[in-house]
Amino acid sequence: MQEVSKLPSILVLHGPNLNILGQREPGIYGTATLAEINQRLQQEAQLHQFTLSFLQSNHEGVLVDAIHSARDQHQGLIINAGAYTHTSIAIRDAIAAVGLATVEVHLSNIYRRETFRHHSYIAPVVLGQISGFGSDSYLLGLQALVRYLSQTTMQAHPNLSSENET
Ligand code: CA2
Repeated sequence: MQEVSKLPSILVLHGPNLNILGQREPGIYGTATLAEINQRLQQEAQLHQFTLSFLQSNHEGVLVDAIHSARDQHQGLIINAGAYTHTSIAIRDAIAAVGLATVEVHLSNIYRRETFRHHSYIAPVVLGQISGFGSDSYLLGLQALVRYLSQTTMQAHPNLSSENET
């Protein structure tokens, strides 16, 4: 039986306090709301024929559960773990355990800020990190992940349809 072709899928995870983006501290985090960022990502994903899912949570365990579930539903993960970036071994372990292609993003340049933000527990278990470009960090992260998945996963799973199908 022929398999039904489906679009490759990426989960975008937003961590604590990102739900209030655009309402406070625009000097650090910009004026875009999370809904606006998600909408921009959705438009970009459509251009590349990828499907996106979004989740924001202020709770570490919810983020860990979402990463576990992503294993069977998505080919890639974009994560801004917020302050958990600097504290959460649980989120790091979850990313390492599922083995999904993951890009870490940050609105602000975490290395230009307080020293406690200079260390990321997540960075060693992801493909790469984009930090400091405001909401463009998410867009750049998506573009990098789409390129990576198009070159790797699509060859391993040809039943996933993508723009560079021949
Ligand atoms: O720069 C980033 O994207 C961060 O992940 C944002 C986190 C921060 O703890 C990280 O060190 C870097 C903060 C999330 C947003 O917090 C807000 C606080 C006030 C107003 C709006 C957002």
